[in-house]
Amino acid sequence: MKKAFITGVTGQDGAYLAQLLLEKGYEVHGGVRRISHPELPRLEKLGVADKVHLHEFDLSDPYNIIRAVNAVQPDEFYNLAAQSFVGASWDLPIYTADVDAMGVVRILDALRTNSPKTRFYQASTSEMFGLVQEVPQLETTRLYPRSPYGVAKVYGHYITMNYRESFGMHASSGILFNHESPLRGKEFVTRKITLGLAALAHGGTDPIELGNMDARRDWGFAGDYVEGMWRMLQQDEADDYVLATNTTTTIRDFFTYAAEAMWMDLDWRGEGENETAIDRKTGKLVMRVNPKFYRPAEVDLLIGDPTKAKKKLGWTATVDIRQLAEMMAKSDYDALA
Ligand code: NDP
Ligand code: GDR
Repeated sequence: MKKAFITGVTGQDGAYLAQLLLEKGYEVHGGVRRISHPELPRLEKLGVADKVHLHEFDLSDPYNIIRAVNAVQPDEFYNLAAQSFVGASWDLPIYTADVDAMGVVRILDALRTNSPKTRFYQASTSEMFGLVQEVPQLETTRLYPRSPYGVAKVYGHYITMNYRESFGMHASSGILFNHESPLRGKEFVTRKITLGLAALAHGGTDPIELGNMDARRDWGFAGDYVEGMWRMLQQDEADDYVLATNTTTTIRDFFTYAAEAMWMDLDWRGEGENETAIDRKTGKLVMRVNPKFYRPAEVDLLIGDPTKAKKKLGWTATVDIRQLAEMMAKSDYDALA
């Protein structure tokens, strides 16, 4: 039986990956940081909470990483843990760098000295592309991160490549474009929208306040993307791969698709800071822009080219943006019914 260790197992991707690896017959270990109210809502929702072996684990502490590596000696190690909210990274730049950049080399070095045959996956991100240099973006696109989060992830990306080249480790990075699901964190824009719309559809009156409505993202379904992570570690050679859908959508269009899934008919008015959306059926104000959600620097356009992953891993995204918006809207609507 193969053993896998997943950091960030309590997060969105960690939960889907744990479920996938358990289905494939792995013994699954997960790193959990100490919190005052230990709860595992995502793992519980997928019905796998009692099947994952949990280990105390914090990316900021090298010694607990070494202990976890020594205790498990995993065949595969997936580093999904991170301070993953781009918006918060301007408020927590040092912490974000410590966890998202230094945390990666802490793991790589613990593996190199204690379990060198372990295959390693690093959660790299389309945020590394940042300012648009090339459309669509692929593995060779120049990196130009636009947030402390993006900058920290660039370090994680290159140190993974460096340990592969320096020590011959089987270390791969998945450059994943945005991927969402009903388990998405509530502060990310897609989930903020579907949660807010669900409350409005059930009689609520609070409009959803958002920032930049013109940003474009390449959004896929998280369940597809964890399959891609696993496929990367099954290759004979470690490498880096973009996972994306190759379509891009504005925040406004995602909002419209999710609203339509809740039987709303939107009337968009104004622009910039004055933009609003009203549901023609009820006359309710459902969205207004609040500049407090603008970011100090924005990533305007992300669209990924997953040709390499398709060719080498046989991987493609299976859920399109309308299906994704509908899936998330339905889940949040039903949860309030
Ligand atoms: P989540 O925010 O849902 O999960 C993050 C996980 O990291 C949680 O389990 C969290 O634990 C854990 N964590 C945070 N800080 C620490 C720390 N100091 N030590 C140990 N664990 C910590 O993220 P996602 O599942 O969405 O993303 C997974 C990874 O993929 C992240 O690295 C993210 O940056 C990256 N990524 C995500 C994309 C996406 O669209 N979802 C796209 C590209 C990359 P806790 O539950 O205690 O908070
Ligand atoms: P992102 O996701 O920054 O792409 O990072 P997020 O959903 O936070 O933002 C997407 C875009 O929406 C705009 N936006 C808002 N965002 C939030 N969160 N809240 C708002 O009110 C709002 N209004 C507009 C943002 O400005 C942005 O342009 C996600 C994370 O999962 C990262 O960890 C991961 O690396 C990248 O995706 C790929």
